[in-house]
Amino acid sequence: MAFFQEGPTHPDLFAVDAALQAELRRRLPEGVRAIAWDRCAALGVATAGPLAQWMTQAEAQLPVHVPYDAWGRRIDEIRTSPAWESLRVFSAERGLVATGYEAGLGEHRRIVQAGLLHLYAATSATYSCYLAMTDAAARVLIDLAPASLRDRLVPGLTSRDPARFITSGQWMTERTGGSDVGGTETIARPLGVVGEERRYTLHGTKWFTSATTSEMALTLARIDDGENSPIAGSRGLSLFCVEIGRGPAGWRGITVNRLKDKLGTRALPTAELTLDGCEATMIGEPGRGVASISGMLNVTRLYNTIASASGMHRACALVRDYAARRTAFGRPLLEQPLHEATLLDMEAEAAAALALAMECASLLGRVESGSASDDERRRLRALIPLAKLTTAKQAVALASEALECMGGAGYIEDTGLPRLLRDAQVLPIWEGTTNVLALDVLRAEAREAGFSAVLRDMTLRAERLARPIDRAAAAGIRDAVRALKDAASKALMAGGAALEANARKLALRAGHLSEALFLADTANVDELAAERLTRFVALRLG
Ligand code: MFK
Repeated sequence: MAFFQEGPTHPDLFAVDAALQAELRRRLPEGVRAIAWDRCAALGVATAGPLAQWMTQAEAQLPVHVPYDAWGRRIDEIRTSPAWESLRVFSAERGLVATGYEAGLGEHRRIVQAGLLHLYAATSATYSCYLAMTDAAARVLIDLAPASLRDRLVPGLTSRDPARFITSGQWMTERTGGSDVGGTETIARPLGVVGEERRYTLHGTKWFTSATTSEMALTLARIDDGENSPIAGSRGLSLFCVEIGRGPAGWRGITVNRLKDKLGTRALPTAELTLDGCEATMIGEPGRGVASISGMLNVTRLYNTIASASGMHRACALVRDYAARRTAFGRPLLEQPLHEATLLDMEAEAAAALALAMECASLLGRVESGSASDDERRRLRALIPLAKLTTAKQAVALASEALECMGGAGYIEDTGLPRLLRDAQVLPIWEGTTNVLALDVLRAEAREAGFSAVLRDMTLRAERLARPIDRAAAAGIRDAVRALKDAASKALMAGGAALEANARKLALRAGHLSEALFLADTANVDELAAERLTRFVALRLG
């Protein structure tokens, strides 16, 4: 009989997620843990069923831009697949955004939410980007918007009812660039004041807009009141909320120039827009746009971190599943020591990334529920960019390794496997590249001693390491913490260009060490986590 290789199947991602199960066990009190467990178990079942199908269907039927109707009217429709709509409905019903605002979960709300997102993100064809923007918009509106605007939009953004659930886009990047937003050219002209709301019209081009079919968006623009010349640079930028009105005449004051042709995340509509008179409401104070949007960046960067860990977990699960099915040189791959060791290293890396993501989620939940100390607040400020930059790099490297573990099949499009790598490649790029975020860590240090707070916490954790943590691993971590503190204090002392040139190396080192230390806390209650820690230390800190 001719030979045909069986491909990997979509596993129940919670059932095979020993790392997430250990994180939930160690981080949540009993009552909340039971809630999280039930919700994650149900979501895990969906990852092996409908979510996997919708992901595949959404990738097979990509969004299209329809600029005109049959009679020549401008309509600017962005048509997405029925599967995309199913992903939206599912995410509302499962409360993927709402859980982050569920008061009953207290300071644990972001941990429960992170657990759900860890399962959902990698099987969502990147619908998780919509959720990131939506959650971040809710955060910014709650913190900074006039009450009437907040009350109009936040209930929809955090709704579990698909009929009421709305999503938000983010329009920050212009032709002048995505990192240096101070070059923003969009102008805001005053329109008037309605109640507490300061209304403007916006005029400019947004080069890369995410989640473009959303009902609202947050964006930056420079006020031009016709009397004073607009202030240049980022200090002249203000933050605006656009409530997107669609009607028979298309989008009011918004033209869709085209959809972006991206390497990955292809089911996710991303568009280039021209704004010419679309109405917007100012959020926060004039000229405080970048500072105002930073609350949004914290949330989206946490989502990015979770998406990285999620992609790593799913890639490992597929590799393990395949390794049991694929026989070569007379034995299943899983029984071959070198292949198994490669996979165990990958799983250790994924567990370490998740441990860091969970620490950030835990801290954000504490900050948002008012239970965080000042020190925890400072630590979170630096940990978010550290986590985003470190895990995104790991996600790309691991996706590449996963494809290699599948041999030639990993390079063939219709296996669905190359998408693991194409989708991962965006993670270090959007929401702040590795270098931009490494510099953000320096900003966190200069503004509020955030990096020092991280280093202090690391030192305390390293001193506490004891059995069941492997003795050599503990010694390796302690040495690495000492070396990092030395390198950091020399670099901070040198300052200027030397400090900047070192920022990336320091940040990646601090990111890996943080992962090891948070995984060590999990290892105290979980044997497998202890084994993974030993491997991770040998891999990254040896
Ligand atoms: C799966 C889910 C993933 C979601 C994906 C979504 C896809 C989205 C596609 C995109 O990628 S959209 C583009 C995303 N763009 C960015 O993330 C911007 C990256 N660039 C930066 O982060 C730069 O560091 C920054 C624009 C912030 C630098 O601008 P400036 O004008 O040089 O900022 P400056 O002067 O240092 O800071 C201005 C204020 O903001 C300061 O406060 P003060 O005015 O009170 O001094 C800063 O302290 C504050 N700030 C800046 N970054 C902050 C922050 N505060 C808290 N946290 C931060 N991270």
